[in-house]
Amino acid sequence: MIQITSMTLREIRLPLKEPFRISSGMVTERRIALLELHDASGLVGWSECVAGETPNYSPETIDTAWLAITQWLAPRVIGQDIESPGDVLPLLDRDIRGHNMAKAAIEMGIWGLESIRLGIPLSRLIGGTRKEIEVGISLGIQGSPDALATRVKAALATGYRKVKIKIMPGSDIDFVRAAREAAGPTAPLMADANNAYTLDDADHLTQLDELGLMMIEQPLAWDDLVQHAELQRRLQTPICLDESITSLDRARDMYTLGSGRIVNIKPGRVGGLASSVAIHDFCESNDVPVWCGGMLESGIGRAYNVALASLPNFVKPGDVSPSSRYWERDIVTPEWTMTAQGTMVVPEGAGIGVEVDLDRIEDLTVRHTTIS
Ligand code: OSB
Ligand code: MG
Repeated sequence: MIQITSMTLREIRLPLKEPFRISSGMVTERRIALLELHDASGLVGWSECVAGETPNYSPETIDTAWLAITQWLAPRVIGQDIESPGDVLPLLDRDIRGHNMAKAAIEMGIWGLESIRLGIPLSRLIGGTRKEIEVGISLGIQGSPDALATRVKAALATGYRKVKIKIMPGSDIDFVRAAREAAGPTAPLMADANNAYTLDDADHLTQLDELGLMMIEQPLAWDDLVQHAELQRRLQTPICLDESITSLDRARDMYTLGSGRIVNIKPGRVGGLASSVAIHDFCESNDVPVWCGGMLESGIGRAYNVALASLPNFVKPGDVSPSSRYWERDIVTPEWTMTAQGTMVVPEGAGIGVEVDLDRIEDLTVRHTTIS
């Protein structure tokens, strides 16, 4: 049983080492909301809200999440007797539509607290079985096919087990072809369009079928399932859905309609870990592979992704790269690192498995509020 007595919400600013460009926008500095949860027995847990600065990925932003957490979500949880972290999303979902990333920040923080309370690793608490997870990298849109090819080769030489190439009209077929030629015929490459196309582009996109991609992620509208099913019928390359899968129900619909053959699970997008595990389980029983996506998380959000990716049906490398891919210095110790074999070790200790660097967080904080 957990009873939350107060939550402190902070915003930190963390500059990326290099700008990250996708079809719908560019980020140079992350504005990250962190949640510090206190329970009645004196335990402290930390979590991260993955919402971006602008609503170009989902309708949420850090500012809408700030409002949702402080006005509606935190007050609903504080003081309640919570039997199990699995009860949190149903509690937050009742008569509050959407705001999955805001809900997930609270829900995940309670999973983190529960793993501390029980003295077991978060990964084991949620059913994880792997000791190491496979690591991929997501490369933003580059200036030219040659520049991309250089980055792809370097990433593979570093050991990454999957390279995801962001694409958009004007930076697609030629870019992916250059990457394929530089990386060789069997290199694990994929593309992510972040909704940059429509069904009118179906013939154009079939050119990707010759380039041996593991999958193409979310080519069509952010909330679509029906048109993706039509496109999948015309493409040999498997479609992987990201933005469109916001719940277990949407994953079921994807399967029923044939909108895609692979799912990218991001706990923030689906309302937290319980929903992520439910989608994982549904996909596992229907032979749909899943992998863990990323939202340029700090070391705190990354801890939850690593734990999730340790579940058995996470059979493709995740966008869960080491801290040094994103930041000069992370906000946790130790930082997240990648082995020479392109894996990340799942922590064995109780809780999220890394220490939060409170001094550094206080230095980076631009606003904070406590709800109790
Ligand atoms: O579509 O997967 C995406 C980052 C921000 C918004 C959307 C996406 C991404 C990434 C980053 O691809 C993956 C990472 O965290 O390394
Ligand atoms: Mg994506």
